[in-house]
Amino acid sequence: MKSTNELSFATRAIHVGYDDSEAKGALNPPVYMSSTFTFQNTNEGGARFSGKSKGHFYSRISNPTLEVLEKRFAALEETEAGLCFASGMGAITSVLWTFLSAGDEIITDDTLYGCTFAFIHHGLSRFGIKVTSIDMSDPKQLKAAISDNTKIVYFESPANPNMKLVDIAAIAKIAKANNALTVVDNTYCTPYLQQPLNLGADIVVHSATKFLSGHGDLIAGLAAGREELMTRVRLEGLKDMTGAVMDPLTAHQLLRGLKTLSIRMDRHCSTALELAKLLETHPLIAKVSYPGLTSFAQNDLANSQMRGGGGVMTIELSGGFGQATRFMDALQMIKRAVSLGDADSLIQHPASMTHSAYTEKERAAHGISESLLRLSVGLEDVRDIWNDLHQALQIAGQPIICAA
Ligand code: 3LM
Repeated sequence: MKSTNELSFATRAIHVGYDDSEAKGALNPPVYMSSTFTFQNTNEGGARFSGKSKGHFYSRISNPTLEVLEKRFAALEETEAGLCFASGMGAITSVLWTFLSAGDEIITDDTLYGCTFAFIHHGLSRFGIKVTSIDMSDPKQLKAAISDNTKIVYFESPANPNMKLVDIAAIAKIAKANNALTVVDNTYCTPYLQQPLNLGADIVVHSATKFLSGHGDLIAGLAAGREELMTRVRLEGLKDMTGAVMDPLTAHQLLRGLKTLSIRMDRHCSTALELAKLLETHPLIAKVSYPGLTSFAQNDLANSQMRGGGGVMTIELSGGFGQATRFMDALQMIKRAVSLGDADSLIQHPASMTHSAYTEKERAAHGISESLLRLSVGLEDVRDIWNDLHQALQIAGQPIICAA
């Protein structure tokens, strides 16, 4: 077989990191359900603990099934090393605890997934870490804010929930010039649509609960970056500070999910684009935010750093929150649920659900409208999704008759 970097993305997602001759020819890697690993003698144990010899010794630090996933995921992000976590929040907290100390500063974009926002703004700030939030879609704001104390520059692109994009290369360049690490949450895109490390970022973090696994049946996180950085996260943030280790069965399910990632992402993108175009011409829709639309304010940036628009969009109805609720409640096939990136289409109301960790004031200050709905486009037939959206819009558009 060709070496990893000569293989295409879809092939890497199926083959990298596993040699079946080491597992009696099993097509899929064995699931090593073992918390601990034995040593031949005392010396060997000591050498593993000190890092002098390679090998597994305890599954909070490493495990052979997770190792396959880590190698495969690093190959997809085109970097040296990957790392598994129990959840996306496990990945984010482990990375940030590793590189931040009291007195340091983290600069974040002003729009973040609700629990990430809560962890950084309400959590890290309790431990003497300065938190500064700016509109990172304007790199000049980072230039003005960054200082010698800034250790991490953190953002999502597209941002959850308002779909704002950040110019990854421009931001990473400014951070690098100031010796700060750029950490990008790449959950919405997956490495199939966007590779932040190739644009200059240092670490990517993911909620693997979403597109990477793709079926809404597990909670998991992944990170990737240079070996030296990932080793620090493994031995500090993961081993000692969060303990947020992935279960080997989850790694097995994720390896299965990754095998179909490229074809699933192509389908998410084509269906979402078709629906976004139909929705934006509907009289009841005030705004659709989807990076693949030419009407999207940052469509040029989307075309330059993303390979497709992704599977998530936001919708605002002309009749405001009341009408949005009637629309959401009238849906028959599309499920009302948080999370995204599943085979099933999902819809939710960020202000009262995923972003309820923000106070109302914070939502207003951070660009999260109260009437926004987020649609995660699934893998159903596009006609069936449209029919459901269309019938629900018809119901939402009917005049409300008040009983006297
Ligand atoms: C959600 N998001 O519905 P886990 N980063 C991003 C995310 O969207 C998420 C995480 C990290 C949602 C979850 S809300 C209760 C449900 C961009 C999760 C965190 O720890 O694997 O859930 O990832 O937007």
